[in-house]
Amino acid sequence: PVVIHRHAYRPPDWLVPTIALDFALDPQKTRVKARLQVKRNGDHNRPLKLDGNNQKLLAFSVDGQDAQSQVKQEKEGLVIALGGEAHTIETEVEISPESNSQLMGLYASSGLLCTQCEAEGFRRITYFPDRPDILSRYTVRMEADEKAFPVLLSNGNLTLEGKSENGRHFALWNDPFPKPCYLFALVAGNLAAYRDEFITQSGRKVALAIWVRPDDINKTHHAMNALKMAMAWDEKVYGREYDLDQFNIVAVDDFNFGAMENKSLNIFNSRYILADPDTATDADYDAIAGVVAHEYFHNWSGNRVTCRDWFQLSLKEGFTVFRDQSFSADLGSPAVKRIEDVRSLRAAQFPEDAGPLAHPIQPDSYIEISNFYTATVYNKGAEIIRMMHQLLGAEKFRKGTDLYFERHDGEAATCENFVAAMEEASGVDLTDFRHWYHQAGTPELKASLKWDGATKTATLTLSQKTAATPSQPEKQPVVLPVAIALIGKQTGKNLIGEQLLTLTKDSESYRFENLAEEPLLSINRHFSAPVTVENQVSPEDLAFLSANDDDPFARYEAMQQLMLDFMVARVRGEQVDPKTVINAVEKTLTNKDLDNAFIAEAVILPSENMVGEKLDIVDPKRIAEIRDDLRKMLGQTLEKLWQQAYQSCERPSYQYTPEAVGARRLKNVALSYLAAGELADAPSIAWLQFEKADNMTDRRGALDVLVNGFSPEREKALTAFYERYKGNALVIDKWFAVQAFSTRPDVIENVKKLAKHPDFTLKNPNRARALIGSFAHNARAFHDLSGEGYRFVTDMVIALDKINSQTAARMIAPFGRWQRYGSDRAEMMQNALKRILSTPDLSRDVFEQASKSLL
Ligand code: BAL
Ligand code: ZN
Repeated sequence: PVVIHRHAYRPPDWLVPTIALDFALDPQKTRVKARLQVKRNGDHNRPLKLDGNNQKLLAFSVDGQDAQSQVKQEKEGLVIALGGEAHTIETEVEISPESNSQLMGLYASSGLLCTQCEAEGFRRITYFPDRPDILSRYTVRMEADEKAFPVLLSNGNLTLEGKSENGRHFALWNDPFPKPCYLFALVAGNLAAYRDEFITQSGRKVALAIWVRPDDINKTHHAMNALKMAMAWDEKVYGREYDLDQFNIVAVDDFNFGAMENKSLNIFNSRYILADPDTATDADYDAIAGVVAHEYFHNWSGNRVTCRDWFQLSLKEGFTVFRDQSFSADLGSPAVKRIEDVRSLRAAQFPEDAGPLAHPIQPDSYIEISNFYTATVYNKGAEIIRMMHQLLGAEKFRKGTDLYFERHDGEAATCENFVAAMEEASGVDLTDFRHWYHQAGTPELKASLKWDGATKTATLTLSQKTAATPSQPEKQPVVLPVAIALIGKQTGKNLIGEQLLTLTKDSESYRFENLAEEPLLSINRHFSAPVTVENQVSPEDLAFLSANDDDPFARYEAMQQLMLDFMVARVRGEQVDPKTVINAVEKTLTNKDLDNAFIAEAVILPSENMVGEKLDIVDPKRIAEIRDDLRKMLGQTLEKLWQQAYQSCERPSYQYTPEAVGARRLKNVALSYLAAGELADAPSIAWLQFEKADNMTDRRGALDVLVNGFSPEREKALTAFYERYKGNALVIDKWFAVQAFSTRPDVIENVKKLAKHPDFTLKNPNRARALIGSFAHNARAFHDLSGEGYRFVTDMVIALDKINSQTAARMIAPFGRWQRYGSDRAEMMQNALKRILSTPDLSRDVFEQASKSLL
């Protein structure tokens, strides 16, 4: 397969200022006519190359003359030698949406026709130079059977609609903003709109519509609300106003991504739009608001200023994730939001950065760009923007983004353009900071605090090290903004306020004088730098910080560290006393100054994977036993407190307010500890909660607990859940996922059975991820020594690759960590990768992930 290199970028030979598309839509055979105005870019005599695959070329002309005999048809597109400076190229092709199971390009989903073009799907619709630095004005005519497809949508403004022959109708759309082809979109189908409007800061009225199946119309209010809040937030925080008179969102069931930011026609995976209390959890509500905001924010960070090439992906994704994280933090509790974001960074990005698929946020090369829509490009990318925000301060950061948007509006830009704008607007030198863009791996920050009681002086030494990653054996120090405080060991008072230290070298020392008492170190407050921290602190001091640090995130961290150190020591076979952990949890649970949402986050144990990351050789079974054991101890010892927390968090009826969400969170965490304590009545409490729940958060919370046990209530609940929600795909996804995540030893047999369930299909990415993706992240089951877990996921990846290679490739990563496991497991994991690689006609996507994982 061809490897694409970052340094090989060359400006396009030909530009395409305008394109007119004409779709005769039909699920089996759609005809697409395209008229491209092409213009030579620069002084050269290279031919025009149009990317294209999975389509039948019916006609090709240049300046109105048939040119089919002159055009060279290659495997990946067309090549035509052209003299002169400008031409009109016309093509006509035939494509089949219904047989497009890859869900890239134009495809059918539950009776709809819709598109997904990012990154390289447009070339499956028509012949075109499919690269993001070619910006074109689009006019789109679409025609379809009026009964089957009453609604016809594309980007921009609807300029004309009407009837045509044979029961068909048409619509004409015109997008005044030049855009790269990855932002093209089209939807046709039987859809109903939930409508609203937004008045922009300059007083323009924008018509908003969320298009869904008519039956789902009542599940769109939360998304609409989020959209309006996001529009107002972007005006207030970034001065960014919406630029068209319409903004449309469509929800579809079969979707590779979470959603897509096509200009003025966002297409969403329905799981990130549809919500009502009966079917969506509080976490779903949060995710919907976050994704709606994310896609909306792309209108500026992505669409008005787009990416020059796909190596700049983090330019739009890292920045936009940072923007959506800040939006959600402003909407609710910033501390809890930060905890959740860091938890997912640690769950997905840290392991990626420590394994064979590690890459910088600007990778050096790729085989298949779809493989680089990663936690690194997105979430580490967001952390890198967040660090700039800290180093510059909010005001200068805003000056930087203003300059960036002003300077590059209407352009395809680079990450370097962004950093340069930040640097120029702020006057802050970011030369060394740029290493973050090209260096992979999570830095380890070592901290040691020495106290001199005689002079009342503390000396803090910080040092950093980043381990080697594939093709990067040597690492440079990176710029680390480290927010710290010193907390009095006696009084618990913050002795110096918060200070931002900027570590730029391998190691540096800082002195703090005239301290009133011996301090404890509060480090990496609010997770100011995306690093792991190595800091030798006793369990007692961690417990003290968990109760006294004035930064809620640092408090949470102290508790996590305390729990983690305990579990790691136990896995290593050390005799350690759980008393300090238990007391710290007790103290947090009974602290009246803390809100429920924070308490719930703080008392959850670090994941099995996090324990594994601390060990030389991971033994998932042993880790699971130790973690279960600690949960059991906490459940039993603090039974009364869990009961109290549970009862105090009960509410007479469902509300969606931050207070109610926090209460449900703590209530369900308390329930899980009661169950972990193996208390006799835990299943009946869970069953009661399940039965009388008036919302999905509580129903799902009860099911999560029951599914791990052997009580008769387990089967009753699973059956009742299925019966209540059959036909509702998004909820049935939860039913599959909850079973795949079960801690029971028979989970493998059950998952294999579920893969044969009539509701299971590999064709729907949500369903495939719900069962296979969830199971592959169920460490104890996936890594079962029988090898059955590996075998099952391997079979599924191979089968899925034939249907949807992008989704299949995303399931390979857990195999890539084989070096971290004992030889028995490592060998089986390598063999699984080899078996995948020996499959005939493997996709580029899966080949790249599997071959790199084997290294
Ligand atoms: N651009 C792909 C989906 C997203 O990140 O919004
Ligand atoms: Zn995005």
